[in-house]
Amino acid sequence: MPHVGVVMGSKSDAEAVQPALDVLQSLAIEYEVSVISAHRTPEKAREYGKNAQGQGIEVIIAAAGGAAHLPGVLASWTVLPVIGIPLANSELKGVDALYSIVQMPAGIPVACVAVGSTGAKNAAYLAAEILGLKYENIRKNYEKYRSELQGASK
Ligand code: RP5
Repeated sequence: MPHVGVVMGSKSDAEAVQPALDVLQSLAIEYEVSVISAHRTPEKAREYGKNAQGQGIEVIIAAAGGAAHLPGVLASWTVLPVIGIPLANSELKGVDALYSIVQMPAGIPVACVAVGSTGAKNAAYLAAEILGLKYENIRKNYEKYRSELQGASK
């Protein structure tokens, strides 16, 4: 059963989101992927947010570009942690998405990571940290990754 629900606002986001999927896979974290637009398919967004917890999802990663309301909309329908990835596929190069996701009004939190592929990777690592509180195998995989970083030089 997938622990992480990865949602992107458009099929055109797939390439930018791929690093998140690669990291989840490298840590043996089960995930599912959905394409849901908060403005083109708002009913689908509502259903996803309302049903995610019942489906066994424990963390949602939501990626979107432009006005990027998807993470906030999903967060409004669930009490699961939502991690938003701002994508840089608009004329404003992701500054629009970054501001939209990071500036959630008080009361409904969305964790905002960096724009683009860096954020996609960190969204998956943050999901690992959250899930690692409950699942020993995920915590161990994540700790192994962190200890390997200490030996790495750039
Ligand atoms: C957002 O609008 C999506 O997340 C995507 O980043 C952006 C553009 O989507 P398309 O018009 O390419 O489908 O909702």
